[in-house]
Amino acid sequence: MNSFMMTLNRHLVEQERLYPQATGAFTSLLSDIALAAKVISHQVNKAGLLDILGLAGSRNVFGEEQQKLDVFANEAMIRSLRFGGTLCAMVSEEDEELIPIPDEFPRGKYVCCFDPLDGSSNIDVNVSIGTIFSIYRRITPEDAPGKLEDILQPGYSQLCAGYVVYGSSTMLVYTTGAGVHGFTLDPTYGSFVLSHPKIKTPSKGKIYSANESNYDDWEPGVQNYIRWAKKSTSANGGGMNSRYIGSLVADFHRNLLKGGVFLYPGDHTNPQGKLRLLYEANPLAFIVEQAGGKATDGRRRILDIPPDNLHQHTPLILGSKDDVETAMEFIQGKRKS
Ligand code: P6P
Repeated sequence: MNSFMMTLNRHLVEQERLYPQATGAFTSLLSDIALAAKVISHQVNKAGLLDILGLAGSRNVFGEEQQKLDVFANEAMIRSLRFGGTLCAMVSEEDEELIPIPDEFPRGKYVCCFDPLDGSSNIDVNVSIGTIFSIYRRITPEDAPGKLEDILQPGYSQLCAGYVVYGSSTMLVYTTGAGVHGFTLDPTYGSFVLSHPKIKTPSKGKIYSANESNYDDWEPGVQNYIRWAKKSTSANGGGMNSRYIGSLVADFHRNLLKGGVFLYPGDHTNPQGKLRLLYEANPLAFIVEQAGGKATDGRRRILDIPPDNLHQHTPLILGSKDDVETAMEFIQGKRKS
């Protein structure tokens, strides 16, 4: 593949040629997601200049105040994906129920789950935020609207997963199960250009990422792991550095490229943790596994967890394979120091 000016669209078309039976619907769907990402990126980069900051007054399904950019990003995703004739249903972190495709629009054979703007509490302090998406093939008959069964599929059934990080530059990172590829938005042409082909995460890193203010509420195995990780190697510890932005996509992206482990475990108050399975844990787990890493809830592989509701939470420990396996040994009580 000649990598000169390898745009996302060209990359998708060249990937599509590998599948003779491909209809182009999948390429069209990912192009629609890329369009929404450009629209959101433009708005996020102007956030400080518009009165778009501050709360929109409405609340999302978790009772959290919705920032105006949250609402904007959600609308951008829904509007960009609704007309393309590629989906039969959608799920968004911002909508309690499944989002159907209106009868007047053509329906397709895919479903898409997304978090339109994760890390929104960081919007008005100019910290990187992101969009996360996950695509499945529907499993119910194609002549009817999409159903819950089409959405509540285990993560290992994903056809595609990706995220967009709105940071010092806007990057779209995705996998279809044939490696992980990163594209940087060139605002000159408005194109995503291949900048990080075939991303592989280091098998071991020097970074752990966790919100240690929750330490006292964590189970002993997690406490033991964090205590070990920060202890110097001369004291038989992990000698790791703490890096935590508090924006999942930003923390994940840094660790994917540099190596390390991100932990958002459950605690006594929220045993299933804060992060959601369908549109946060599953897509990032697919990506990190494709990059050679690992993703678990501390005991099970994330991609094997059977979903039973749209906004189900899960503890999430993911990143470099060796680091995640070490964390699992502590969490499962196989190791105490
Ligand atoms: P805490 C942002 O609100 C988010 O959903 C993720 O982006 C981030 O990883 C996590 O919550 C941060 O949560 O409890 O550390 O503030």
